[in-house]
Amino acid sequence: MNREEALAHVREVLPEQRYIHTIGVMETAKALAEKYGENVEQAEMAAILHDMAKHHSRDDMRDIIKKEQMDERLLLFHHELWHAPVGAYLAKVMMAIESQDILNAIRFHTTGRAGMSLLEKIIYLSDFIEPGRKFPEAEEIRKIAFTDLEKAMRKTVKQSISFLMDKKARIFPDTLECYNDLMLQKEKSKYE
Ligand code: DGI
Ligand code: FE
Ligand code: FE
Repeated sequence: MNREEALAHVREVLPEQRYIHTIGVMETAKALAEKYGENVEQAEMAAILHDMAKHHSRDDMRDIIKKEQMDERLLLFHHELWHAPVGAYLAKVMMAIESQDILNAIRFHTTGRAGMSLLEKIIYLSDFIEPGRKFPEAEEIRKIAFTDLEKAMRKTVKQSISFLMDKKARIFPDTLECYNDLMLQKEKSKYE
């Protein structure tokens, strides 16, 4: 599966606005990969496929989560979370993606998790700051992402948790573990 084939696939399965978002994530991920020394092809591939399951039906996603014995807690949380692990599954079986790092970047792009790789962070952040995201927090974090990746991660996770709390939504454990891990890394870095 090369870049062009992956792009052709998502162009077919995603509505135009989601495709434009995907291109924005791809360009942002490429720029961040260049900045932080990540493999650009891997970053682009993860970005192209990150939302590939976004328009799958809820029933279809629920079936895949059960059949593939994914984290059962997902089914107790908002269905918006499902497209990330289901996307990783589809990237593996339909698009023949073998890199576990790319698959994890897709799987954890919505919640984050503790112990994220550089590629996972690049995709998580690119999703939040791509040029189509116009809210003030995205503008602010867009600048920080290119100077301090960890600080941009902390701000993005904090923003996501605040957003969910304002809506009185429940917060998926991976999101909270991501926040705790980023804070722990920051505390540790003080003593280095
Ligand atoms: O797929 P995108 O729209 O590009 O972005 P995304 O994959 O970050 O999905 C964002 C949606 O997921 C948004 O509606 C908020 C929701 N979400 C993210 N984390 C959580 C969550 N919803 C719940 N209930 N709990 C979470 O921890
Ligand atoms: Fe998404
Ligand atoms: Fe996205």
